[in-house]
Amino acid sequence: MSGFAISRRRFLTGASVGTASLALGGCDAFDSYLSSDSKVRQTLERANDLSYRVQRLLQGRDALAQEFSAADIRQPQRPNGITSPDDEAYNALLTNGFADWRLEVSGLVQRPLSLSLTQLQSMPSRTQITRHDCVEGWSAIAQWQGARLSALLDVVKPAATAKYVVFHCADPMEEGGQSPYYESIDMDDAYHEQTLLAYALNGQPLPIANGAPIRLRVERQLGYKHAKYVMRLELVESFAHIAGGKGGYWEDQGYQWYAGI
Ligand SMILES: Nc1nc2c(c(=O)[nH]1)N[C@H]1C(S)=C(S)[C@@H](COP(=O)(O)O)O[C@H]1N2
Ligand SMILES: [Mo]
Repeated sequence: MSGFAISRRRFLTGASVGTASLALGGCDAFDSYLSSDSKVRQTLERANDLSYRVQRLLQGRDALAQEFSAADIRQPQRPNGITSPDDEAYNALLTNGFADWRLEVSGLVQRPLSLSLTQLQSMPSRTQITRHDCVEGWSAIAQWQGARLSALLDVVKPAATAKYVVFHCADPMEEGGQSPYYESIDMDDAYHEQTLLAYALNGQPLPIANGAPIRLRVERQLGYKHAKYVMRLELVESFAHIAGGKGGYWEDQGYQWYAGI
């Protein structure tokens, strides 16, 4: 049994990280070979689809990412990507300690919702010690606490047509407030036990550098899927109409949509 687990893990690593390392030089550097008509990109997209299906098939919908003990936390969670959103509305909310911040939940739901941070913090929560893996080649083990996304979904009641949850963030990735960061996950990951809207890191309120007031934890995927500065959730049937249409800011630059570890 454990022998099978090990070889399965090796196989998964080969299937997913192999294509990932080809596509992903790092969070900052990109080349034009990732334009949508390039052969390389088309090949990567086919590999992406394959690794998603293979992982779902072999790993199962509910499989848990590895969890660690407090003794395994050896360094602070390294802030990466945007660490201080250049956005007026965000900075106004920050000045007020996020007292006026609201998480909007809209799209294909029966009961659209607007939640304060206090309300979110009173929802069913989970605390977990997990490892964050960034494609730039670093990892960090940290304790995350947050509301279970599944509990929130039980309140808003997704329509039968909803296939993805889109996370809209506060931080613009281009000058002049353009291209806010965004991400998306499917309903299997959305209802997964370890998928959290996290508001605490290593027992402290989530620092600004790590995504205050809340950031997504989606533990079976790579770092760029873990959207920080989340302002709005949108349930959709397709993300083709959002930004570049690939389901996330880095996906629009050529990263894989399913970033299984
Ligand atoms: N809104 C937003 N979310 C983001 C990013 C970002 O730049 N903006 N960077 C991503 C990347 S590449 C990584 S590795 C992690 C970094 O999270 P950390 O700063 O807590 O280490 O956040 C992800 N989520
Ligand atoms: Mo990353």
